[in-house]
Amino acid sequence: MRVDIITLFPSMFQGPFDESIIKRARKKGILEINLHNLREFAYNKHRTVDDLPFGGGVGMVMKPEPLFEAVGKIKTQTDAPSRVILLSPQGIPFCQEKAKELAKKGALLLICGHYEGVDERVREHLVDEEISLGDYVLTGGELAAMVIVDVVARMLPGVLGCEDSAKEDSFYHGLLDYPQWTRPADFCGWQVPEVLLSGNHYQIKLWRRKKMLEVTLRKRPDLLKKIKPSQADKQLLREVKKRLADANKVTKS
Ligand code: 9D3
Repeated sequence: MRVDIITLFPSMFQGPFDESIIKRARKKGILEINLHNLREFAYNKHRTVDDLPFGGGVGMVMKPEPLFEAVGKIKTQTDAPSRVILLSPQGIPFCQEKAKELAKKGALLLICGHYEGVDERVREHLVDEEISLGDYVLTGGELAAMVIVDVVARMLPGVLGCEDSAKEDSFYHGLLDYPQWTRPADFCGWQVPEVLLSGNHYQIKLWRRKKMLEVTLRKRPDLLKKIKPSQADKQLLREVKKRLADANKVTKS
């Protein structure tokens, strides 16, 4: 996959894209990231990329010309038509499902906004879709772009060590992960659950599934409402709910 990123601050990306899994994906040639400094596409004397908003008001607005120039230039560099994405607070909130959709594209072109916003004509005539990270205010779209590249990259075939690791993710099941332990089995007197040391793989699988349901029920009941539990899951959920209700009775009395 080819990812082009238009930003006023290309050096912000150096850390996250030069470590760990993303670094390896780039080395393997599975992921190609090209950073473009928006200022290089501002052809006026002072290389201005922003200006005052028409109608007045606080803050600056990103000018359209440098953005159209940058996207135009990048589109000539690649045969694969890039999906042009604007990162902005007005976008659709990013999620695993959206990442899955983006991971199927050959090329992405991410535009990082900065200042108070971008000229509306960019949205209307240059951008295919607008994505937000969530309902909080960032200083710009750069961190959002990094998050999107990170999430999408680990879905690309060959990026994770084991092909299936991405499919095993909690959000693929729609449930949160089960708790995990490693050695030592006894740490400061705190014991690892007996079943995990038993070697009984059927019991371990069942226990983990039950824990996933329990953790999700306790911490993110909204996620449980979205999944379609199997008959086995329904039985496990009944057990979990009964135990939680019983525990509640004990604390109350
Ligand atoms: C919502 C705040 N706006 C009120 C006038 C001004 C504003 C502040 C900061 C507009 C844009 C920004 C910069 N943020 C992004 O570019 C951004 C973002 C975000 O702030 N939250 C969640 N996702 C994203 S993606 C890009």
